[in-house]
Amino acid sequence: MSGRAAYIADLAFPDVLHVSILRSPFAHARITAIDVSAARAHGGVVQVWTGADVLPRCGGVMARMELPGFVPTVQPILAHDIVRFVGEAVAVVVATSQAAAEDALELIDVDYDELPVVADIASAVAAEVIANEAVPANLVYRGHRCQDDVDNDFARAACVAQGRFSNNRVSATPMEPRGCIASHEWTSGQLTVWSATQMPSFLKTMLAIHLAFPEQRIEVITPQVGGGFGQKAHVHPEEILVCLLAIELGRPIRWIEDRRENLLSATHAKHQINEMAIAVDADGRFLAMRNRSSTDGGAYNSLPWTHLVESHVGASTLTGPYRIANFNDESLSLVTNKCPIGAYRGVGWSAGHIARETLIDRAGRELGLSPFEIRRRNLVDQSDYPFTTPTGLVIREGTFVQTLDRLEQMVDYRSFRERQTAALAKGKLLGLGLCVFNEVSGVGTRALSFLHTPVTTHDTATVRVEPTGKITVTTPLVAAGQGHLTTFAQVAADAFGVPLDDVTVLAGTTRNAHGFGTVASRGAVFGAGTIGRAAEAVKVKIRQLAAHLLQTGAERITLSEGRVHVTGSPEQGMPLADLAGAAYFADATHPPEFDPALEATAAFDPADVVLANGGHAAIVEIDLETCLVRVDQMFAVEDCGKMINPMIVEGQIRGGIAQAIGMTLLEELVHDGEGQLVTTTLMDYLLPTSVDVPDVQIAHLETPSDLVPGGVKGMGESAMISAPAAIIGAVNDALALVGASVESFPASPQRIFDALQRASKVDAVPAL
Ligand code: MCN
Ligand code: SMO
Repeated sequence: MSGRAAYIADLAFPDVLHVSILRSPFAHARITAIDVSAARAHGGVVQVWTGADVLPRCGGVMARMELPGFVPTVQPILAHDIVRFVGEAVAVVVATSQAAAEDALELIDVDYDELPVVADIASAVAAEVIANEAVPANLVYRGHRCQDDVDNDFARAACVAQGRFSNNRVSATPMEPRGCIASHEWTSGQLTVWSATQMPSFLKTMLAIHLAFPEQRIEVITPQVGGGFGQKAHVHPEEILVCLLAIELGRPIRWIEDRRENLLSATHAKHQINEMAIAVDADGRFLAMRNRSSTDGGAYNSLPWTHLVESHVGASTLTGPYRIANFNDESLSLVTNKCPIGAYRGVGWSAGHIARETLIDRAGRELGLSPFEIRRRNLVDQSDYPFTTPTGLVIREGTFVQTLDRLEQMVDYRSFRERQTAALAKGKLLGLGLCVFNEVSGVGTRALSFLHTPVTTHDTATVRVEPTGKITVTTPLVAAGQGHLTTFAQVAADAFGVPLDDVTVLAGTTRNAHGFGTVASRGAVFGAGTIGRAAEAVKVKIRQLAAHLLQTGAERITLSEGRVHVTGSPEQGMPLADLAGAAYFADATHPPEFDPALEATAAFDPADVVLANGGHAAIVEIDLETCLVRVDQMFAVEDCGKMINPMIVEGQIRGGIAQAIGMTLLEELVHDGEGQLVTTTLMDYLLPTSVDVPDVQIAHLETPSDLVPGGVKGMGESAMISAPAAIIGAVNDALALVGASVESFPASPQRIFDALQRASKVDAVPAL
């Protein structure tokens, strides 16, 4: 660590102009007049634009899904006529300093006529008020993944567990907020954009389309990114605005938002309500599941994920790794006068998993089965493969029962229940929660289509053996903290049998290669896939040349320990550097028709869904005095196939668990009835800190994928898919001791207090 990392805010350009964006103070209003004359006259101001200036240059960000009945929306780059959420961009000032831009912003005078506001899911469904007139009845999409008849199952069930789970709206809150710099060279016609994005190639193509600009003259450069977590996996209107200004003014334009803007107007996430029920027979076997979920999607569809990223995508894996024969679901994606909903680690899966696992525990309690036993009776196992879930996911492999067994040992279940009883006598509520999950990882074309997100994707990578035998890899995958430079170098080093230091990975510019982005836990799968395939293609030539020089067959050549040699006899061969030198400089050594380019570009897109799996367990304690929940212990079992780098995998697990603690216990973007965001600072929006996160015990299982070179599966989102459910399960296990439960999140002290007020078994605890 040298401390020399350069983020957007660190990039220095001579002649750069700074941008400040005026944002709507109202959730829904008509703009009747804007006066920018005082701002234009302010010292240092170079340009002021409103929606009327931008509209002829770009009609807005259009997001759609090619699904029948889907209602697309267009989010203007700067609002014109109407604003639809608090924080929507209304005007922009460009000035020679950030201070001048911000001062001038205060001089802009906007007249608004307030309109009625759709502030929550209930009023969106009622549709007496319309949040965005492009969307009739406030409904972007009504999805049904499964329409099985479940009435009979519910009628004959020995136990029906049901609930209505309200998830909180949260923000991915990357440490570095959104930002970009655009520079347009009028001499060359080149547009260069430095953006803290997770999807550089996608951004390049979208800029070409939205700016009507020649794509071959656009380069997107991604410097260090201070966390993305899905929030930077979108094309944000501000990025288009900054490019338009750079083209117009011929000077580099820099935009970096502050924390308040980030909380107001970067995408929000996870805001859905799940009304779920599970029918269980007397033996504890699941018969059917029913779910109706509604997403509070905000005023516009985000590009590219749209409102469907929440409950609609969530529905696709809602039955998880359980043998549930019949499933009936409906998901409503609704517009409201709020900031658009977007991707955030674990996307639509987090909320549904909380509901499902809480209900499984509830059924277990009713039937007298331990949380491990009821899951064990229902998990898909070896003998079921291939198992097709009601939503059409084919489970070919996985270690669900092993995961559960492992968690049971790690938790030491028997002794936990003893501790729980002893604690109760002292007035303390301890609880244990579990979740076992599937992760649709390494998302490519097949997985996107399974998730009803009809987009096709592939990535490419280039591998070159340099004349001195060193290796250069170029990849389109950028890291926001996932450590790709290390793991991708490992992939190439292993492929060529050379030390890690001999490999350099070039990432961070769209000049390198094409790819969809670092999203949907696809880095490991696409990195291993593209680099693995490109390396194989180069190795074919290396083997061909070596076989010629060593007078043997190409199939008998091995690369290991920096040498190219006859398999089984390392001394019969040469250093890779010598072979590379021969390829580049010694034409006379080449076999006939030899192509000496020790370089290959390969594409990869897995032939099917790459399904990873695992589970989490949480032990929490509720303090009856303060109603605070403390997470005492966390356990994770991860099966992401072959691990490239266990330390990085464990880092991903720990980071995701920290976010899960934030999502379930602390974080909430609170809006008032007028759609005003109340939590606009990190004093109000509570992020977890190190004192909230316990040490995490981690175990690994490794079921290699035969769909991906190297057998890897992805895992970057796993902890945010499943740990929230384990934590809420633990809170509800503790509350069950006194006959209480929470179904609204986060499980804040107020909500715990309210739950305890409603408790039916108060005499169970001396302190209550
Ligand atoms: N890995 C491995 N062996 C495996 C699987 C993964 O060594 N079998 C390594 C990979 O090589 C990579 C890391 O673990 O270095 C994560 O890999 P993967 O699961 O493929 O996820 P991605 O690289 O695609 O990262 C995206 C994922 C997502 S979608 C979100 S959201 C998220 C996450 O990563 N955002 C993050 N983790 C994050 N971590 C940080 N620090 N910052 C973010 O913004
Ligand atoms: S939410 Mo991750 O960028 O798929």
